[in-house]
Amino acid sequence: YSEEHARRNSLLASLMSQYLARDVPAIQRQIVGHVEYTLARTRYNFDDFGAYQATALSVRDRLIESWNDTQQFFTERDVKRVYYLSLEFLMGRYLTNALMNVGINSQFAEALQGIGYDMERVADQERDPGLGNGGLGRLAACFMDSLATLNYPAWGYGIRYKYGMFFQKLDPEGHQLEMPDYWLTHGNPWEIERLDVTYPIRFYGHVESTGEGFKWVGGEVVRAVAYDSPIPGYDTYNTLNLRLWSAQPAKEFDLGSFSRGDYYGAVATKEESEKISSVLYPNDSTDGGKELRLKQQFFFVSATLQDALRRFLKHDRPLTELPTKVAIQLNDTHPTIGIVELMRQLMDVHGLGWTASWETVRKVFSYTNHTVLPEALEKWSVGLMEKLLPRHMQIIYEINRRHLATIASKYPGDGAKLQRMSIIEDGYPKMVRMANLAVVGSHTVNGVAAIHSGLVATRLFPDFAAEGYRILNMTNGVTPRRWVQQANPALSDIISRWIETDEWVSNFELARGLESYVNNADMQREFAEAKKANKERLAAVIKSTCGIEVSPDALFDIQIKRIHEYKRQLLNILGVIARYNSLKRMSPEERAKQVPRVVIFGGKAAAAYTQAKHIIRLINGVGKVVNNDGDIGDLLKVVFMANYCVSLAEVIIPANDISEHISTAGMEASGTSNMKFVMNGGLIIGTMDGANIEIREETEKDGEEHMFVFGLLTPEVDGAREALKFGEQKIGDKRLAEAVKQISSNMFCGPETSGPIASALQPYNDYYLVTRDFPSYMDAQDRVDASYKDQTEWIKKCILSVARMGKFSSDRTIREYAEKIWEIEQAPFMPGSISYKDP
Ligand code: HBZ
Repeated sequence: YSEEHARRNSLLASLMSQYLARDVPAIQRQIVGHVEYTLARTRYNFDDFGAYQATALSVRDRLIESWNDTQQFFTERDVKRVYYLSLEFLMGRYLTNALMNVGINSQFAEALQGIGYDMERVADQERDPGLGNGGLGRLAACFMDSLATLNYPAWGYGIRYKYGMFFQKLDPEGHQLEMPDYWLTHGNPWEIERLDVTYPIRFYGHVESTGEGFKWVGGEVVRAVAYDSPIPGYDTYNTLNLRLWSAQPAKEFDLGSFSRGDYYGAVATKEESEKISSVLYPNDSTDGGKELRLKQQFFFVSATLQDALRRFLKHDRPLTELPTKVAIQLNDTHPTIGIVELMRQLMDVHGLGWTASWETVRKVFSYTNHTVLPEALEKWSVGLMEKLLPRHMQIIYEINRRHLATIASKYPGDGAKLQRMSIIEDGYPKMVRMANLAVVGSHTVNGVAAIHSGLVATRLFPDFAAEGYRILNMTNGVTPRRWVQQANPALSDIISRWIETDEWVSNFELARGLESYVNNADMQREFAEAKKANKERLAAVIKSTCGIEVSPDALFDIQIKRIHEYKRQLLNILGVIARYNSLKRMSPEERAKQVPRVVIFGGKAAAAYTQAKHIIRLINGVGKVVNNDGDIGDLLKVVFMANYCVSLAEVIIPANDISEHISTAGMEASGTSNMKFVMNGGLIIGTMDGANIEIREETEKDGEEHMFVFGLLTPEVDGAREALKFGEQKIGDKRLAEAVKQISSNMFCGPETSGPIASALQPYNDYYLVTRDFPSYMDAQDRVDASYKDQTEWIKKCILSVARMGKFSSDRTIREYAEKIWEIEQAPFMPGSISYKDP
C-alpha cells in the first residue's frame, strides 16, 4: 500500500476512536448529538423516549464499527460460516443487552445520570420486538448471542415482520383479546436498512424447457430488501449480523396494465407484495396451509440463498465447494423449501448438473426438529405448491422419485415402507411432507433434548434411522447473559462475589463454585434476600398491571408459556381449585399452618385455538373467586399476567420459587424456560419430559430431591390413554371430581367455557391425561409445601441447583452444533489483521 493510503487509514482510525471514546463526556456528546442532529429534537428538551432513541443510536454507532471490522475479517480470512435460517427471532430488547455485552453499561448509566436521565427508565422505553411465537424463536435469539460470544462466523436470516406476535389483552371477564403489534411505530434504531442489498423473488408463473434445462418464468416478482441488526457478543469485539428481509414492490412495472390505462390497478398490485412480510403467524404449532405463509417461507429462503451464493462467488471457485464455506441450519421445517430452492439456483441459474447439485445441497443443510406431535408436522398441498412454485414442485417430484427408487431397490415389494418414507403423502389432496423433505435433503437431523431426539429417531423417522440417516441430539440451552446477568443483577452479584470472578457469564460451568458455600449462613441469607427483592419487584408489577396485591412472603408458583393443551395449564388450575377447596374446609388454626402461595400464569393462545382460550378464561374466573374470598386472604392468589413476552419474562423468572413444566410425557420437545427458572434460583415441579429429565440428572445427586417429579412416563402414556378411553368413566379422585363439578356448575365462568372444559376432562376425552396425572401432581405439590416450610433446606436446594446448571448454557449447545454438525471454527477478530483496501 502507498504511504498516502497508510496515512489516510491511520487518520480514519484515530477519528473513529475519538468519536467512540468510552469516557462519560464523550458518551454524553454522542447522545446529545443524536438528539439534536439525528432525531432533530432540541437538546434542551427531550423525554425519556428521546433519551432512549439517542442512547440506542450512540450504542449502535459502536456496534457498527466492530460489526464492519468483524465482517471484513471473516471475508478476508474466507472462513466457513453458518447461516441460521429461522422464520422467528424473538430477540427481546436490545439496549441493556448491547451495553452489557460490550461492557459499557456503567459509563452509559453515568452519562445519562449526568444529563438528568435514569438508565432503567430509559431502557424501559424500548418496545419488545416480538418476532417469534415462543421457544423456537427465543432459541434462535439465544443462539445468536452464543455464536457472537464464542466468535463463530455466523449470520442469522429471517423476516422483518411489520406486525410481531399479537398484543394480548384481557377483557373484564378474562377472555383473551388480540391486538395488532405494530412495533415499528417509532422506528427501530437497531436496524440498518440496506436499500442496495435486494434480490428479486418470483412466485407463480410456469416452467419452460430451454433445451439445456429448465427455466422458471412469468408470474409475479417482488423484491426482498435487507435490514441488518448487529449482534454483539459478550466480552469480545466480534459482532455478528442478523439479516431480516422485508418485501417491497419490484421495480419492473407491468406494461400491460398501463396500456390498458389501469394505473391505479397496477399500483395496487404492486402494493400487494408488501403483505408478504407484514405479519408473523401467531400459531405455535399448526400452520393451516395458508398460501401467504408458504410465500413467506419461500421469500426469505430464496433471498437468503441468493445472498449466500453471491458472497461465496466473490471468490472465483466451483459451487461444489460450497459446503467447505457454508453450513445452513433449518430451524424446524419452516425454511425447508430452501433445499429445493438451492437445487434450483445451482441447476437453473448456475448450470450445475443434478448429481453435483444434490450432493452439494445435502452437505450444506441440516435440520432441527422441535416437535413430535403429528398434527404439528408441516405439510403443503401439492396443488398450492404447484401453483405458487411450479419449478420447485417439479424438483420435489424428482428428489422423491430418486429417493424412493433407492428404497424400493433395497426393499422390493414393501409398499408400506415406501409410503411412509415418501415426501409426497397420497390422499385427497396430495400433500408435500416438509419433514421428510428436510430429512432427505439434510446431512444431519437433530432433536432438542435427549428424550426428544430419541423419539425423533424411534417414532417420527424410524425408517430413516434404519437407513443410516444421521439423527443426533443437541440439548437446548439458554444464554446466561440475558437470563441471569441482565435479568437478575442481585443473583449475578452473589455468584460473582462468592466464586470471586464474573467469568461465569461466559462459562456457566464456573457457577459450580457455589456448591462449596451451600452451608454458609451468609451465602444462604444473601441468596434469600436477593430472591425476596426479586419477588418484591414482581409484586409491584403485578400490582400495577393486574391490580392484585400479592405478598412477597408467599411461595411464588409460576407457569409461563404458550397456552396449549399438552402443556397442561388446565392441570395447574385444577390443582389450584383443589387447594382452594381444601383451604376453605380448614379451621383458622389449620389455615395458619399452610404455606401461602401466589400462582402466576402468563401466555398467549393462538387466535383460533378455542380450547386454549377457554383455559385462559377459566384461570381468570378462578382468580376472581379465589382472590376475592375473605377466608383465604394471602393464603392463595391467582394471577394471570397479560401479554407475556421476553421483557416480562425477565421480571417474572428471577422471582420464582417453583415453576411448572408439567406437559404430558413425550409431548414437550425440550422446554427452555425450565432452564431459565432453575438458573434463577427456583425449583421445578414437572413431568419426566423434555429437558426436565436432564436438568434433574444434572442437579440431583443421590437421595436429593431438587425437582418435584410426578406423572406417567413416556412409555406409559399410550397404554394409559387407551385405558382411560375404555375403562371406568367416573373421575376417581375426589378432589378432582369436586373441582370438575364446580366448573360444570359455572362457579368460575359461564357454560360456553365450562362446558368444553368439563367435556375435555371426561376420561374418554382426556387425550392429555390430565385426570390420570392429577393425583400424583397433587402429591408432588404436597412435597413442595412440606419442603418450603424448612427455608434453610429449601435455599440449599436452590443454591445447589443454580450451581449445577452449567450444561444448560446455550454456549455449550452452540459448541456442539459447531463441532458435530456445522464443522466451523472460532474466528476471534484480531486487531490490525484486516487490510483496508486501497480505494
Ligand atoms: O421449541 C418449541 C418446543 O415446543 C419446545 O419444547 C422447545 O424447547 C422449543 C425450542 O426447541 N417449539 C416452538 O416454540 N414452536 C413454535 O413456536 C412454532 C412456531 C410456528 C410454527 C410451529 C411451531 O409453525
